[in-house]
Amino acid sequence: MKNLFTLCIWLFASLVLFCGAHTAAAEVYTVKMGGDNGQLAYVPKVLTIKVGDTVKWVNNRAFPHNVVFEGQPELSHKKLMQKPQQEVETTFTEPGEYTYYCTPHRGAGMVGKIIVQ
Ligand SMILES: [Cu+2]
Repeated sequence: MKNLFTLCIWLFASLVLFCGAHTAAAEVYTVKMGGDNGQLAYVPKVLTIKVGDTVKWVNNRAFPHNVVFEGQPELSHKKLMQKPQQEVETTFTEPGEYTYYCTPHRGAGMVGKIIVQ
C-alpha cells in the first residue's frame, strides 16, 4: 500500500514537471530599427532566441525600415514602416540562423541575424 502511494506521488510529480516544461512561456524579444543615435542598424544586430520565441521589430530612428529575410517571405515584413514606434513581429518555429536586412538601408549596413536554438 505504501508503495502504491509512493508511486502515485511520483507519477503526479512527473506530470507536473512534464507539463511545466512544455508550457514554459515563449519569450518576446525587441529589436530596435535604427540606433538611438540615428545609426542605420538593427539593435541588437545579432539576437539568440529559442524555438517558439517571437522577435518584435520596433521603429526607433531614421525610418522608414523593413525586415526582409531573403527567400523567406513568411518571416519577412517587406512593407516599409513609416511611423514612429510602428512594429512587426515574427515567431520562429525552426532552429537555424536567419539573416535579414532593411531594403532601403542594406547598402549602409542595416543587416541583422536571428539565431534560433
Ligand atoms: Cu532601414
